Amino acid sequence: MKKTVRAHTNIALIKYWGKKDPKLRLPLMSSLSMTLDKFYTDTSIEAAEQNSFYLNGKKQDFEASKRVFSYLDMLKTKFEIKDNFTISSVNHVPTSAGLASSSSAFAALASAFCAYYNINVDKKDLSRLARMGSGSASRSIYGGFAIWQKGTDDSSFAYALDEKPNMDLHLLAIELNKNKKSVSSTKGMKLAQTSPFFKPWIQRNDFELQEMVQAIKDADFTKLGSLAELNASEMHAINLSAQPPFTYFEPDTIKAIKLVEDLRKQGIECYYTIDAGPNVKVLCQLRNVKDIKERFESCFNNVTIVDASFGPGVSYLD
Ligand code: 2P0
Repeated sequence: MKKTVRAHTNIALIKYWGKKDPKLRLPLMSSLSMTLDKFYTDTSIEAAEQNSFYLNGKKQDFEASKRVFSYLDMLKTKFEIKDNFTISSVNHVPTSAGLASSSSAFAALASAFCAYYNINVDKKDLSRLARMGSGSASRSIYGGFAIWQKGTDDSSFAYALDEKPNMDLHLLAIELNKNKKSVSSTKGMKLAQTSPFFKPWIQRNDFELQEMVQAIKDADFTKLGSLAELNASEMHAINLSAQPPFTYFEPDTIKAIKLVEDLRKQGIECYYTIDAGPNVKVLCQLRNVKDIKERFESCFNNVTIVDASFGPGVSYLD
């Protein structure tokens, strides 16, 4: 008897970039995200003699499995379970899309574990458990727009702002660079705290979150896009001004930013957001998807672009 759960990835429009407690993954700020339809992880769990972890059908070595099993150890202790497991995850996150999959991975794993043992948890509890695997996973429990409230202690969890938004919003995931990121999110978030702009970043969080909530309530694409772009720029400015400084940007990242700015000047409204890597996501509305894709394809060689929109929360497959 195994259990399989599907969880979708999410992209933060107001970003989580700073930990108050790295072990519990408590954030220093609240964040807000959009769950994506095109990218998800299916994870199965089954009790077994020994622990093993399969990713996309391939058995992973100790090094590649240890984050999964140390997370399961935490859940086992919490729920007084002694089993070992076979975990099998399939990422439907095209490696070509340049998107991280830890948000969908840990949302699926936490949900599969609780389903397997019939642990009576509501979505808030699930979000809290997913958070301990990867911060952004707390938001992937929900579809549409989700908010992860920073909370004051281990009560930090995400909730749904609007699971079925009636808003014309597309995210074009533009793959510019396939290289693995050089600075992990954990390390990046720690270094970021040495920037003189870190304090203002935290201080602005409440205001930016409220503004984003209002933009969503008003279905105001211009406000949502410009604020998402500003928030992402702030996060990357902090990295550039950390001691020592670092950046996820590559030359093509800057080229893509310039292209988004040019498109806007030409009346094609779009905005960028960038996470802990060099790839760029473009926020736009349906009527401009085709033109934006064509412009990126003509400016970059062999670029892969995935057109995504709102995805659902976790679902139980068997
Ligand atoms: C976010 N990122 O809000 C931010 C924006 C990247 C940039 O959450 O260390 O894998 O597992 O808690 O969630 C990526 O970091 O970090 C991330 P951990 P996570 O989506």
